[in-house]
Amino acid sequence: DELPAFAQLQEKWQPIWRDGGFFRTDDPEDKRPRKYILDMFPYPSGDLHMGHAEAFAFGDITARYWRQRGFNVLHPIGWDSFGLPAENAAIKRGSDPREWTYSNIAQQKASFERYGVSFDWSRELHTSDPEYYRWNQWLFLKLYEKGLAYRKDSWVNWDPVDQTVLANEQVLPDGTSDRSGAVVEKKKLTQWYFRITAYADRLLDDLKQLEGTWPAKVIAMQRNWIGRSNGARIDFRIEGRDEPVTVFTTRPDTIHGATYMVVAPDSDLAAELVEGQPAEIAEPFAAYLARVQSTTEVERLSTDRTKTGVFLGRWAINPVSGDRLPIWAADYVLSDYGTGAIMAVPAHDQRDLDFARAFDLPVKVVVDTFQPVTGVIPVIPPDGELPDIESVDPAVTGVALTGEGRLVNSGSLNGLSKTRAIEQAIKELEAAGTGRAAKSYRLRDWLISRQRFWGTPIPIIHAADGTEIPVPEDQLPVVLPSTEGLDLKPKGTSPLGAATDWVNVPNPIDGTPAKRDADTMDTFVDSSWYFLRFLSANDDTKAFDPAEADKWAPVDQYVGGVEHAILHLLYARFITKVLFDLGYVHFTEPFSALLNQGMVLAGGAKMSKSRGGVSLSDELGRFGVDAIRLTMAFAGPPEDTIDWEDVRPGGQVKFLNRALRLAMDVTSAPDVVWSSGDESLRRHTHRFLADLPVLAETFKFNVVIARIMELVNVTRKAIDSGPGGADGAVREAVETIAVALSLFAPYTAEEMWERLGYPPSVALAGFRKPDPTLLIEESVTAIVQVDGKVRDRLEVSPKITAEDLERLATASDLVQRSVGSRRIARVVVRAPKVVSIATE
Ligand code: ANZ
Repeated sequence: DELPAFAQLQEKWQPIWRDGGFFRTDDPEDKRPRKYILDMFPYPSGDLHMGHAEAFAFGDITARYWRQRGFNVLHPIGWDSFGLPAENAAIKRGSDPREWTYSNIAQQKASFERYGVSFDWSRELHTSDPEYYRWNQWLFLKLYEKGLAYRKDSWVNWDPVDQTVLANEQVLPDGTSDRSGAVVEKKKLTQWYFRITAYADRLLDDLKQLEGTWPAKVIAMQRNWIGRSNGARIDFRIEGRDEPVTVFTTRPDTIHGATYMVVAPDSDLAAELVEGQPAEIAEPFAAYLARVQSTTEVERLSTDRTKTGVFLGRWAINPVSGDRLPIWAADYVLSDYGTGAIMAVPAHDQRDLDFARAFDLPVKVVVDTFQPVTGVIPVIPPDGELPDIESVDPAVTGVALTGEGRLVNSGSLNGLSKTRAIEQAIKELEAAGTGRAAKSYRLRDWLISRQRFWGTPIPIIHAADGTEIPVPEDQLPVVLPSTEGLDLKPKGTSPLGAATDWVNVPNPIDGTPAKRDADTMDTFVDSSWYFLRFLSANDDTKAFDPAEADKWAPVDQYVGGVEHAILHLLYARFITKVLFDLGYVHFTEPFSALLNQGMVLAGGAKMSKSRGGVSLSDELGRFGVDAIRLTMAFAGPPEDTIDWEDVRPGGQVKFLNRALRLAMDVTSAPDVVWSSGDESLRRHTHRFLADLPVLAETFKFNVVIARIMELVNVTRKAIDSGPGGADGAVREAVETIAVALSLFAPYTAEEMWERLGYPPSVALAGFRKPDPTLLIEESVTAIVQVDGKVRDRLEVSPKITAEDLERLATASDLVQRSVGSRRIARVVVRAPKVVSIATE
């Protein structure tokens, strides 16, 4: 009997799977427990690449695993299909963004089918369909009703190339746009925002729910992004002004050391303080403001930049010491953090010190950081002598004293530790009514309007008098017009504004002439709730059915790239909390567990369109889908980076043929009595079944594969030189191999299943329960050494082959960790007892 080629298998099974509906999850009578396994949906930027192949392999393995465990698994797919690349491609070719988008979707869809991903295609969605985006508009209206969507005039990040605003999250640390690469500018515009800051505390505090099931790194990144600081707001009286100015500080303990005040030059407050000042003040200020406006936020916050600023000719009174403080405008103070104004304490803050030294302002030490504080190690200089605080005067050394210490020169605070002094200062300020404990956040409201065509129209109508009128819900969707006659080229205002027939509408209340809002929504709005739309993808009466959400959500396992660690996940978490508050869902976190797959590199370099790399379709053509999927999963733990140079898909092709050959050599009928078969083989099979859940549920897919390989070898021996192909235990082992292999190599597994005499699909066969009486095996402990040190102990069969033992040893987590990035020079195996690995 000839072995079929992988291309033949792919052609044979694809249509059968497509028509079989094996992965649909729409039976309301289904009583199995549920799992919701979701991959981050793709952007249709071209055909699938190696990165997709990896991420979607892990998602699919997980979905297939739970199905084999007897769960009703929802594993849907859709496309995040609005956004700039489609629009830019359309501009370049003079076509409609729809053409580019939907032809790319068709191509990716065909590739997913070929790749054997077990999606429930009946729930496919595209965010650029009116059937989808009408619910973005519905969501917008819900937020608007709650005061969580609002418009304001403000300084925004402006991408001068794409001619559109950017969210803070889209500005890279070097101040350039993550889309076009251009240096981001600041521009004052009226824009729509979602009030995510109202949820800052919950977004931060609920991260606790995710500890252990989300990567620690992602949790840390979310925490930093929200950036909560605890401190105080303190009111400073201003000479010649009725209202005080409030500053935010994390160090109210240092209030006696405040020697001047700074306001952000681009704040309304600065403009007001300068008003009426003589020309020698007003003119330098105006010139300075103009300069500041072309400086990025990152530059402004940089500590090693020469400090700049101008005196505003105004004075503030320190509410505690009564000192008279000059008020300056300087760009190191940002207008949209805290209150946009600070008390400057140069002795204890480096940026203030740099500024004070540049402009000759006084420096007053109020915390002696060389005095021991109980429980805290003071900064002791190398010679071991505590210096006299006078000798380390920051004004002279240029180094601010930022550490722990005891308060000096601070009236009632003298002698207290920093921590105690902060509490005491707040208490006194509260008593005097001039200050209060306060928190400040790095997180800003989410700017959602974009001046581009290919997005969801904002469902607001502007009346002639400027009133905002929400489009009535029964008039949704507000559908994008045709691009016929529209110039999509970026020009700073939305192209929709020029679609006269579309933009001019009667006021829904009184029929007078009015205009639609011409901006479109940030596409992160689309992806902030799509996991709920999958639950009711074909319902045209509501965004999603809360009853379905109760059944399926939150997502049990979310799989995707770490590049979404902040933006997408934060927005989805925020919208989930809003929907919780509105009563639509009964959970507060959308994704119970998160897996970030590593990258696929080509020879150590990141693959990209411009630099090339390995093409997925070439690899699939050479080795077939099953071998590529298996290679991805066998390369190491999913979080690790895979270097395509280091893997051998050819070896997997051979392994798959060995597995398939087993099914061809089974000569017993499906109704053979297994328990009568060879007991030693049965022990192998059942040990595998018993170990599988822990391995698969901790994503040790590489170990699972190593174990399948081992079982294949043992079974081969049983056929060739043991009880033979007619034995019940051989059938049992081969069936187990087929079901386990279906997670990784669905085509080969399906073919095996057919040859074993069953109808499709092996994906629904289910794992057999391990028989406990077969588990009390005489196993031996194999020791794995790396460079002479014992790194792991493995329970293995006394009959394990050297090859299998080596594979298990090198797949062990502990061993991989101790080998690290070094190369393995030599492996000596003495089965079943010792594996000894030497590195270079
Ligand atoms: C006095 C002081 C004394 C400060 C001292 C620090 C050390 P985080 O941790 O980032 O919240 N600040 C407040 N608002 C600011 C703004 N809009 N732009 C730039 N800086 C601002 O830092 C809070 C500290 O950063 C605040 O505490 C304030 O300086 C400054 F020994 O006040 B501090």
